[in-house]
Amino acid sequence: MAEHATLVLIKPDAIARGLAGAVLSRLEQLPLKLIGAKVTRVSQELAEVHYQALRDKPFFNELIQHIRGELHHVEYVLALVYAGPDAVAAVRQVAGATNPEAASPTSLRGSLGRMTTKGVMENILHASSDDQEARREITLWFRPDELLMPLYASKPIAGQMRVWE
Ligand code: DAT
Ligand code: MG
Repeated sequence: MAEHATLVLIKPDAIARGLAGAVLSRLEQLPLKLIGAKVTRVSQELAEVHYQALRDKPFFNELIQHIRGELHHVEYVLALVYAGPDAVAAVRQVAGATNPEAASPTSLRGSLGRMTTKGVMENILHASSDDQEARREITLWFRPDELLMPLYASKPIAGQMRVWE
């Protein structure tokens, strides 16, 4: 597909600290289009598939608990899809390095994120790492009809409903 897109998740640590608006404001300044957005609970299955590449890491279970909101008593994340030129790289730059302590102080993670005393990486947001991951993640979190733009091939199932091919 010609259009580049990326998935952003505003994580439970950001929701708990009232930082969702700050994240959205910053992302709004990028020359990208918001083409999908929802508030959603994160099931165990969704969390595990989303982070499947990290399943062998020692912090995997904590990571799953974090994205599910169990560490912050938050029931949801905000899931967003941004489309436009170099969407993945543009959002990763604004997000900053994974570890908030190492992230540029001008980035979202560097300015708003933190490492807790328990060692939990509260890094505010998820941002897809490359185009292939973006496609995998967007089609995992969103149905075709939930996006304003037909990013990837889909097929009709019943009535107006479509599924990814
Ligand atoms: P990113 O979110 O920058 O793409 P990643 O994909 O390597 O980073 O890891 C996914 C998440 O896992 C990350 O946002 C926070 C957590 N994480 C990564 N490395 C970690 C570590 N060494 N200790 C604890 N949590 C970690
Ligand atoms: Mg990643």
